[in-house]
Amino acid sequence: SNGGTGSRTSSKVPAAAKPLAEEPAEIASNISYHAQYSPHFSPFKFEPEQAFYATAESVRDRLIQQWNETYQHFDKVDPKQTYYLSMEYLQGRALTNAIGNLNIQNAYADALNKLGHDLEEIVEQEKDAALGNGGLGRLASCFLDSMATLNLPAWGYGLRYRYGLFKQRITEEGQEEIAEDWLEKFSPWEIVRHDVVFPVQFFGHVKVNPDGSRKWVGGEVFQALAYDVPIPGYKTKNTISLRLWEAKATSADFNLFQFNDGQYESAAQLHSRAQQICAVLYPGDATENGKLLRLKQQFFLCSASLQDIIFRFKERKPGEGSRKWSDFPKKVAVQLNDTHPTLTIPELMRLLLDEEGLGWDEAWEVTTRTVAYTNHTVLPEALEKWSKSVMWKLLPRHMEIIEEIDKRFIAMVHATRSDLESKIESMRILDNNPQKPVVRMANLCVVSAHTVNGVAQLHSDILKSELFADYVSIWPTKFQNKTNGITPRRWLRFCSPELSNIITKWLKTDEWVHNLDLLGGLRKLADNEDFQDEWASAKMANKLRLAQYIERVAGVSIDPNSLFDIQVKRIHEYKRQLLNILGAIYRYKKLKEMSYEERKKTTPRTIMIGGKAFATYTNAKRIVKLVNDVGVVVNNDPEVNSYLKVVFVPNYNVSVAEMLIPGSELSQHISTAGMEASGTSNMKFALNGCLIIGTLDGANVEIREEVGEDNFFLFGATADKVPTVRKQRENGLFRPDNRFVEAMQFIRSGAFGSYDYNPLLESLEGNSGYGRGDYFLVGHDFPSYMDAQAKVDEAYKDRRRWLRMSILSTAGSGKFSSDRTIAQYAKEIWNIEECRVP
Ligand code: HBZ
Repeated sequence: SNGGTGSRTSSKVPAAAKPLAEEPAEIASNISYHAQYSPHFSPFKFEPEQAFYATAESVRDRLIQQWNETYQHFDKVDPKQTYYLSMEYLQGRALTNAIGNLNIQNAYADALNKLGHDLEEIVEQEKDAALGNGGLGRLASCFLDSMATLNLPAWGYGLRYRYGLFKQRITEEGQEEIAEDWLEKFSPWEIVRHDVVFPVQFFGHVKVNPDGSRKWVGGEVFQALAYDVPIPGYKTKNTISLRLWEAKATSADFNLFQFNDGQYESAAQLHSRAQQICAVLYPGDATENGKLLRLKQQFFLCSASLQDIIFRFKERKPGEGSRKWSDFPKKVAVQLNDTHPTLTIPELMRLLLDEEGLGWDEAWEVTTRTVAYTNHTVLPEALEKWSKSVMWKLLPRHMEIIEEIDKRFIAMVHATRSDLESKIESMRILDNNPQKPVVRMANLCVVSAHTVNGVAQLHSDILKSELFADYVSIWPTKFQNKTNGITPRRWLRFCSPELSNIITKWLKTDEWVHNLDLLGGLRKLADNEDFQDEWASAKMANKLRLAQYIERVAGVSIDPNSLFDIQVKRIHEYKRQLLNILGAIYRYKKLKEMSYEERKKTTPRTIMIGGKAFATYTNAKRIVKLVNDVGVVVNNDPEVNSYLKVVFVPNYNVSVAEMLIPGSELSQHISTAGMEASGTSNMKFALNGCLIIGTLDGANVEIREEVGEDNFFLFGATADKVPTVRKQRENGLFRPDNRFVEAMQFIRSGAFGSYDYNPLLESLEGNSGYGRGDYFLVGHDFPSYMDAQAKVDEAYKDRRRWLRMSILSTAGSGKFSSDRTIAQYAKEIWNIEECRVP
């Protein structure tokens, strides 16, 4: 077995260990054992940090045991398995989730008490594993939780980045990025697998053999070493693996002669080149070097994972004949998380053609029946295109294969679809534009995958009617929708125990954690005043905890009785944090103009905005700076600061989200319609009884349907109107609302300091042009946004009404469990079934 911790080649599987302790006293002694014998710390110290590592190692023992049983069981049953390939996983912390899913949180809390520690304090010691950027990476992590919980035979594959997503520090200048060293000490959750190693090749050339077969030779070879992170399901033994690859050079790559000659750097050159591969998540790709490194990372993931998958496929029990390649798609489903792992396609073709000796048609059949692709964006600038020259240099054999796929695709369209003749240039995989010849990764995926899906209904419709419209007539059944979801364990059960307990008490079952549709049972309680009061006190407890946090990290004291209004997500112009802050600026200006009596009648608000800007995204960084500058002025203005606070929440990450979301009352999901593929934080907020102000974009559309339109503050142009609105503006037909003009002028007046905000403000002005012309329609949507905000203020004044709306939000969130999403992938794309460990 190469699944569990046992040796890949062992002939004898050791008997299963005895079940681990359930009693707090035994657990405490197990934790002490780890504290004493851990080689990492002095045995005489047992401060919170050591206590965390010892606790995590004690939990890991259980995970390893379950994980071995899981993969032994999979080996025995030999079901079809899913392999989820993703360049990103935003796992966050693991301790609370692990003991929660194992259902041993009380025993561990008691055990730590016996040892003089407090579980709540101990979990805070853990660093977030932030091997992802945002929604796409967090989705992958929610999916792993659901795959384990649904007992699906599945694996996650990714890269073990040395430095994950940068840490954000806010200074006078705005955002500063600092390397986030999640492995500084070590991660207690990963298990290095010295028995799972594959070679991965780069560069070199193609050798043609006398028989015409081709082989990729030469170049540079590194080793991919596996690290396994166990992923426990909720209340099941099934524990699956997130397998992360690290790049290594071997001792043969170390030039002892040079080293002894004093040439230390060149002696270890290959080792340092190997280290570069997994050094950082998303290396900046503005330079040619950066592009090459990112492509290397992608290929490294694809090649190592495929070799591992094929190894497992070929492994046979004694007496069994060899596997037929035509059976591969009956045993293996590969899901590509966006186009980042697209090289899976030519790499699988290469392995089948050149290493396994299959013919083209047979190899193509196997590949296309195995691979499926999920699209997460329609933004043209985010659709990956790789320069052909870089590809030829790094992956010469893969380029040959891609050219052949392209050629055959064109021939097929020629032969069968004369009506699409004029579309071939835009549909084909290669763009041979002499200025900049590229490979279009999304086109390669659409042509090769058996299924292509979007991540919310509106997004999937847009894929079919716009981005991939021409392909739909060739393959009408290839395109599906799989509306995203979130794991209800992390995003309600564990991050808000207060609200969870009330839900369980009133529904008289905690089955909702497994079957989130049961939350619908809260609808009939929405007007029950006793229930409402308990709901309100749980929300208040979460708000108080959040207020303390804000005081600590931002130095701002906020009023727990004010409306907590939150927008947290990556900073991007299409997500329109600018719309939010312009609204806040207008609110501030009006408050200043009011009399004391008038002011007293307003609804006090605390506006919190958080998120990271990509290091080279200048306008996004300006937005961060503006929010901070507005905060300084507003929060220190004694005249109004009991009615309005504006806080920039620094270093937004998974753990911060677990603090913010339970304490939220209103959250903003205000992207320009048609641009946010789905959004997933909108689901987390709604699940936590937070009302949404939002546009009809991404999954907002479905959330509004589920929670009811009365419980959603809607505004803005709809996706179908956006092109017309842009056209009108280009034709000079746009007249901005006075409120918008006033807010813009207020910034220009210097009210928030002397920083030059003109470039940012100019992006919202003019009728067209690069970085001008308000492409994201902030000005157009501003008046309807402000009107929706006025409705929010009104609704909040009626406490019972607001509580009812809040309850109905949670009640309507059942659909957005990632269990539902994953069950649909399993049935409608992967064709796999549950394989539960007895
Ligand atoms: O994927 C997000 C979408 O913006 C969001 O709407 C959706 O809910 C979520 C999950 O489906 N996309 C991303 O997070 N994308 C990236 O992080 C990304 C990373 C590397 C890239 C491009 C995009 O090269």
